[in-house]
Amino acid sequence: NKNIKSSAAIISATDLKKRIQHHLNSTLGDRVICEDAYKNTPQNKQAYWQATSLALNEIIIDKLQASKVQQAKSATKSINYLSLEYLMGRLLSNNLHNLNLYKSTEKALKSLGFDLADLCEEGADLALGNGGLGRLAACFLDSLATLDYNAMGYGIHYQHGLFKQSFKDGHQIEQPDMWREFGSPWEICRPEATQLIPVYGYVEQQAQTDGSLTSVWRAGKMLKGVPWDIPIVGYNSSTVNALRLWECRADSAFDWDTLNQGDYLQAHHDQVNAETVSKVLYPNDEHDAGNELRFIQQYFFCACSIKDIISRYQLQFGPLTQATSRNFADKVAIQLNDTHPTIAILELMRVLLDEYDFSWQNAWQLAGKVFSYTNHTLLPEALEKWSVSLFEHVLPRHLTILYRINEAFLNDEVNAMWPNNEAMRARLSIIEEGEQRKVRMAHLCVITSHKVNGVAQIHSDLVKKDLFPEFNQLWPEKLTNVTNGITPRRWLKSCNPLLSELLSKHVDDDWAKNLNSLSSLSPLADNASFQKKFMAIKHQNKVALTTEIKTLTGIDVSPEAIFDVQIKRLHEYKRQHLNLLHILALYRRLLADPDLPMQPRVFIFGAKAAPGYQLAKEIIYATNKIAEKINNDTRIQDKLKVVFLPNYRVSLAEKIIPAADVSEQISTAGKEASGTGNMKLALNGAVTIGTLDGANIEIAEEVGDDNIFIFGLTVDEVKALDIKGYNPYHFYETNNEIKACLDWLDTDYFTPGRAGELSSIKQSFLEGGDPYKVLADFESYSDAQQALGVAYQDKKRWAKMAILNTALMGKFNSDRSIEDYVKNIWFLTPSV
Ligand code: 26W
Repeated sequence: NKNIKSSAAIISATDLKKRIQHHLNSTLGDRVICEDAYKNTPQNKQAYWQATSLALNEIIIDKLQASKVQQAKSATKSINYLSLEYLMGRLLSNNLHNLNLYKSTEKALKSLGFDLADLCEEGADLALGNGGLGRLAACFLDSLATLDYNAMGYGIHYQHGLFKQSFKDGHQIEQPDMWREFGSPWEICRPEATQLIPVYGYVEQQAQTDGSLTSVWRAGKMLKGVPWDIPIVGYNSSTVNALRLWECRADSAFDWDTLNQGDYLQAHHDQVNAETVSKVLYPNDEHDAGNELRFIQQYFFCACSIKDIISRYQLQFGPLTQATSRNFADKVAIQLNDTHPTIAILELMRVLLDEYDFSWQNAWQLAGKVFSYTNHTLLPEALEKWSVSLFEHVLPRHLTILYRINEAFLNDEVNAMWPNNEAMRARLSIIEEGEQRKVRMAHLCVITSHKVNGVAQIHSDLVKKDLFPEFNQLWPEKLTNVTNGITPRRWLKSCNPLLSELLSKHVDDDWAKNLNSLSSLSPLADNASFQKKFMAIKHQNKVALTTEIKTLTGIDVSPEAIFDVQIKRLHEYKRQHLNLLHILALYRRLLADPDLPMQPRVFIFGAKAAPGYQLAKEIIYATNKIAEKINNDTRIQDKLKVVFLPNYRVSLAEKIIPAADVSEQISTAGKEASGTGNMKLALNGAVTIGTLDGANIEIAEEVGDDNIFIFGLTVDEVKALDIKGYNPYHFYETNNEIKACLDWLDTDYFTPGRAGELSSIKQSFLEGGDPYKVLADFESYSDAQQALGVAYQDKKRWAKMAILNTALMGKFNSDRSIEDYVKNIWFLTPSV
């Protein structure tokens, strides 16, 4: 096993150079103009990036094969992670770091006249996700391979990932993401593992020889799932796993068949075109899209994945039968990343019943052992419900299975705990009754799974107390917590090379694997010379970001200012508009007193709004307009700058995070399940200003109250306020600053000649009822910002805080999250 591990390490710069040149000359068909003068043209850089990636992927594929052999030999249980989203970002730099080939590749490329860091910028982001949930899946894959677990990620091979964002006169414009217009060097197509997926049609009752009836599904259409594998390289480990993404194509043979049956029109009525199924990632987060194509996406990828899981199992362990079903559960775990892949439960049941002749009891028992589910949100609008009629239309057989699961659950479990209690039956049923009957996907997940977890302690507590109290009563052991984490490989080692080098000089252990070892830096937090080095690196990273800001927006900012960062999807509950309101207040104070003593500040935003989320888009517009005014107002002497960086994505986060002084984590308490950006920023030495929400609470526990700025209502206070009745007008009428800032939005001060363009934000606070309690938290936020500004001016104090934030993030290593899942939910052993 040691051999596999070191095989990558022995590849020299000379060897790498040969491999890169080979791909340039043969694979890429001699695409490069070889004269020195032409070396750094965009075309050449693309070609060299591609050749380098291809050369590396060749090495990776060797390891992938070796891992497969090792995993088969050790016969270890596998985890199959089902997720509609994977926000992988770029792969070159990370793969090089994880293989310990960064330095030698740098050398190889230097001898060819190229800078590796520069070439890494050539890669497109794999943006197959919206935000936190998709990025979490990517971090988990990194950790699983690093810890030598046998894991497969399953998802959709979207032709277009999350839209590209640009601004036109301050408005968000969406353009299609073309991440693989000319292919991707990391992908391996696996036509041999293609799956056929039936959809639509009707269920027929067929009499058996013994007189019983069986349900037979006559499908109306066949989809074809073609898998593309992306290798996932562990850090300093021997394991390379795969992320298997399904592309949907038409099964032309089948369509020809239905055509000949003469009911062509009927069969095609209302049916989606196969290629559209994997065409585009739905850009909504925390909002249920509710349409047929999204539903078919979910089903398509679940069905492909379940079939693939079973066929991989059978290849290794022999036929799956009722007699061997216990072995299946010993060898296979399936994790549902939110409810998006819920249909996998019904599909496994269907396959076991209809294709493997399982009894109901056996199939149901097996499903319970295999599945577990992660909840990522409490927001009611994000809890998925699909209409029964859609189910009936698209998946008639699955619906009958769902009904039977529900019946057994209500009659056995619910009735035992709450006998003859109709109200309780209605509350817990998988079916929500009403004008439109709906399937509550989360209920199916909770009822089936052996474990259900939230993603931070407070969130998991609320899942038990508020979201699923009855389920928690029924099965007190089922609901549990696994606090999220982030991979220190991407979010420190690769994105912040200067800090990484400093840390490695002062920490004995390999901190990129054992992040807890950074706590040995704590005594240095007071050390003047270490403080100087640490802050010099922060400054250098800020200088680099300054250049990036200039390139992307044309705005000049000074690295001497506080870099205050809020980067995340745009959502009211995340309260970018609280940040904005405070910016308006600062601006107003500066106009009233231009000599106001204050450390200059740059407020940096990065956020995409879901294209259909009107208010979110208006917050972006308002921020851009307010930024324009403030950045060009000479009266305030550059004390305040506002920057909205376009097209926020993983690769941009990697540039912003190392340069951040302040991390804005200001969601309404109880709304942000965990947050993971909070962990990334703190790990890179940013100090958090935040509410007692999600993982902020655990971050505060780790770094201590002196090294974080906590403000605002607590979860209990928010609840109490809701019970008492929240009146935002109270704050508008009693706080002059709030009133002045909100009224400002009604004028044409920020949008000359077009008064009222920013009024919708004010309206959401007043007539709209301020659902996320922005006005209630404003004063406390403003005070915390004030205290933070004072703290920054004490250089030693700030340096100490920043260092301790980096030193004390060990808990948030995604390796720790994975070990939690392994011990409490998946029960895996490493295959090496
Ligand atoms: C149905 C549409 C839809 C799509 C995506 C609903 C909900 C989602 C996700 C749950 C949104 C998401 O990314 N949630 C975030 O998950 C992170 C990882 O656990 C958490 O850190 C964030 O707090 C949570 O908002």
